[in-house]
Amino acid sequence: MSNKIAIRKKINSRVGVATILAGLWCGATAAIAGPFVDPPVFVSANGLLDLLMIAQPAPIPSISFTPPHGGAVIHPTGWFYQICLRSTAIGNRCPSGAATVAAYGGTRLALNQGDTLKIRLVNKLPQLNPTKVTHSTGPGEANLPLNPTNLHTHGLLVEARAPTLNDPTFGDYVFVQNFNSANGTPIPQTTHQHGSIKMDVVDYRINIPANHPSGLFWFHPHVHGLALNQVSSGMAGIITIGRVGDFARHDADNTPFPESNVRHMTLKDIEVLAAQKNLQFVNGTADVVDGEVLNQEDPNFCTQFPANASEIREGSCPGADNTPDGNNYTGGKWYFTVSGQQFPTVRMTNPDGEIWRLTNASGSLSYDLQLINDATSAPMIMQLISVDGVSVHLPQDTPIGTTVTMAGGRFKVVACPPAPVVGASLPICINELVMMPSSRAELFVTYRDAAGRIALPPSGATSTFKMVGLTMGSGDTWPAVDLAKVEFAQSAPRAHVVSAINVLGDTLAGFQANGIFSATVPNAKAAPLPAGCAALPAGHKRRVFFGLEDLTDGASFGLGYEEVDAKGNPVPGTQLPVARFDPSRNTICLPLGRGQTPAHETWELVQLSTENHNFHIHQSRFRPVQASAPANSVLAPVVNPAMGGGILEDNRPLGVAVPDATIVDQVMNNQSGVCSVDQWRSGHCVSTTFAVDMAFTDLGEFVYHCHILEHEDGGMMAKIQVVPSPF
Ligand SMILES: [Cu+2]
Repeated sequence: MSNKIAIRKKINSRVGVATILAGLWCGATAAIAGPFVDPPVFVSANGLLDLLMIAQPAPIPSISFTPPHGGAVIHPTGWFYQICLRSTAIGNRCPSGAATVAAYGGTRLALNQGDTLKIRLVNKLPQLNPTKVTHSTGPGEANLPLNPTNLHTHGLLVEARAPTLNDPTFGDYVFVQNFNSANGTPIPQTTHQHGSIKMDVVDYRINIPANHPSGLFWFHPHVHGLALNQVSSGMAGIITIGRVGDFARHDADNTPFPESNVRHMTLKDIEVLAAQKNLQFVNGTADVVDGEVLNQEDPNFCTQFPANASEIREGSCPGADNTPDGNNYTGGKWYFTVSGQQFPTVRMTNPDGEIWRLTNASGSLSYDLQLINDATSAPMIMQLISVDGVSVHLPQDTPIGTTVTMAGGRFKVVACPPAPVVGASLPICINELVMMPSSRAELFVTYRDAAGRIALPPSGATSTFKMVGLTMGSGDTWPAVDLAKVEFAQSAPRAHVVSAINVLGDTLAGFQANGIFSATVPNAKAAPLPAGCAALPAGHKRRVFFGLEDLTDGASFGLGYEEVDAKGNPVPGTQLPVARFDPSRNTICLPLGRGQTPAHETWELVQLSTENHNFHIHQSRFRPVQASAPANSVLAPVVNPAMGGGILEDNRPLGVAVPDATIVDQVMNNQSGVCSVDQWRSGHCVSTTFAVDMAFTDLGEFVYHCHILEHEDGGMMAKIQVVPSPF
């Protein structure tokens, strides 16, 4: 029995690119099916993007739910951001008309290196029915039914700055809760304070460093205990820094890949209920009405695969009857959208193909994605350009085995025909990718023949972009659903691409002298270390455990910690048991390096659970290293020294723990599918330790956590602080 199942039992269990105008938003309203339309975008001008963002309930125009027992079609009410430029706002309201956008699919904020992003966030979210707050609240979380929110800029290497007397704005700081005063007054909590209380309005000011990588990032709320409810209701959008052409070049003539052939495809899902009596939640049972959103999603809402060959799943799957172990969702529908659109058609006309920028902006859902050639039913090859917002870097002599190792379960790497152009980077070709929550991937997509070579498509060539269904170890299963149709209508011969896109990898550039992982950290001035804060001794590593606080409580998601010396032994006095998130305690505090340079550390991530988790950390980047690599080397050896920068990630899937025969019954029957640290240490529970080289480039207090938001809300999160170096 997995911890997931335990929780379930409690529940009862032109290239459609919008025209871009500086300082304005532009784009069409999301369509139902029809041609894919790129999301609306706000673009910085003169180094600034200054927005009013209102978190609010609104009907989702692109989702039309037909009640099973009759009645008018319903546009379910999601929660998503209404956005306008501050210069057009009327106080804390956005004007009606074209200057305001409210896109369920996720608005794009387009910024450049050196820009300032200012956001005034206003909370107009509705109060929650305490019965339907399916996260069982912990200490200090009594205010959650008032539905506070905040904002995190996921993946940006920016300061996690708290306000000061002289500067009342927040950086990318998650320890603040913004309450809607219309929902009542929050009661200050004496335990587990989850951050300062703000009423109605919070102002953010986020400075993008001049040496920040160009790439794809996103924003979403980060209130512990409500992250899943808010993200799965639609609260997320994307951020781009720079342009795709900054790192992606045509290999024939090294010209930048044009923005006009780039698509921003943000993946979201939402579960819509049909009326029923006594739906069961953790905190009780309640009636639901037709069209109501289940904002703490249930992975068992649909069957994993279609019930029969005639069931077509284009952008949705039908609610299923799970009465024996869960709820009966018959008549409901689970929608899977691409930038807010259900099963759009992507019509590819550019002879040199397109770049797709994918973001998993779902709450807990992991996508296993393929592009299936409709004529052959075979998965088509795509070129991986960038991962989690940083473009990949591989020299041409990198062996395929290394790219497979590096891909680490996120990408299925395949040979990339034909040989790359001399002098270009080694292309990484894939035919399948797994995107766990928060993951981003940028892909070069064009028609290819059966041998995987770029070719002119035959007339009428199409493919289907689909999630093929995924099982997370002993945890959730996610359904198979078709996401989009692709029409290859490339009639002219290609002009700029010989065999691949040449990728100028920021993973390598970032570590060079002026790169963000090497250069002096702005705004950091030498200061004495706070009590209890020290640099990790040379040769030591940090180790993080993913498990449960209480092995008999499958909902008590937590993280453990220890420091490990050069011989691999835990350092006495550093060990913290696996425990649920406690915002009053820093698990880790470290200073920047000498001269206020980025700190580099080696961490080991140890999975104790038989279900998959993923590791995400704010304000940092990491890359895989061999578990045996010397700790704390400024450039720790990568999987293969010949592979250059390789890839840098901000989230990474962990494998699963395997209990041996002597403890398997205990783990699976009594321990919610999770081993104890002692069982792991004694060798009775085996999991592959994942070692990463971490780079810390920013000051402040922030968090690391599993990005399956059900697990994050449950407590699989810990706090870390980075302070200036004393010298
Ligand atoms: Cu998890």
